[in-house]
Amino acid sequence: MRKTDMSGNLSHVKQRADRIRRAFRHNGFLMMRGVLGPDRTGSLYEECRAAYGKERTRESALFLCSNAAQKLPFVADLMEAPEVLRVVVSLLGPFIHLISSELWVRPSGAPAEVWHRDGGPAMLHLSDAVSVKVQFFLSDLVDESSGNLVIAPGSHRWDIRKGFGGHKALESKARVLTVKAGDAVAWYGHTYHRVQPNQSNSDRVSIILGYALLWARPYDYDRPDESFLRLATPLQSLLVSGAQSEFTRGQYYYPHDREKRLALIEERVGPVVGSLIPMFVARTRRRSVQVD
Ligand SMILES: O=C(O)CCC(=O)C(=O)O
Repeated sequence: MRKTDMSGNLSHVKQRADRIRRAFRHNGFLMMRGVLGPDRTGSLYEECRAAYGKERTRESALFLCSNAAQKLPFVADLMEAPEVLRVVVSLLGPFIHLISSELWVRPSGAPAEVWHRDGGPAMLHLSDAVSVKVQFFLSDLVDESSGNLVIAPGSHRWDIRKGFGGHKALESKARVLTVKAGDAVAWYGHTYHRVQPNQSNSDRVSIILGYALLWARPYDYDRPDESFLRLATPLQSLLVSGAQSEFTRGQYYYPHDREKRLALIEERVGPVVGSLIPMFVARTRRRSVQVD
């Protein structure tokens, strides 16, 4: 048996990991409080503001920088941060890649966004995890009209071929997420969601990282940028290199570099134990993850 550095009772930890996974699969999202410490949250906020300041064109326009990990070094750093990977590896396992990365600024006065599922028709009939988004909030959204994310828990399981009651059914389920800077929410892109208008006086800033099983194609890019790869760390490079230059049959299902992938992931998050990955729970402060 492999040795792990987990403390405490293994079966207790496994039970808690299972409970979190079950809750995530049931609700389609998972709140994580205080995932990023105040220093990191503050510096990410400043970096985002600087990127926004350079790019924005209209005072009240939404700002979306897509494929942000390959453009902005601080987003590239975040994609391999243990706080992020621990969650993603717990939900998807270690053979993953980054399929999207978005920096969103919804300035004061930004309009609402309507209910939708991400990914278009390709994602309509999914009911289990192929991909997961992790959204980091870098500004406080403590009242409910500050550009908050709104989720319809369980709606990722709806069989839309049977109909689901449309807007009314979604509104009856709506959960407006109030968060503090440094909180994160992991969610399936196919859980119905919308965004509140931002009627506060401050800009709402967040970063969303989308991960998927290695065999699911990226959303933001086809091949990684050469200029990004030149500066990327080994793990960053593997996380955006699902598409390799010489295709060989089955390569996304039986990655030839799987030992290296596993080693780099384990270096970040600790031992990956079979299909159960309890280290996420072992190393996360109790109560920081809400499962109810
Ligand atoms: O929370 C946001 O700013 C955008 C969320 C959203 O609608 C999406 O990622 O599809």
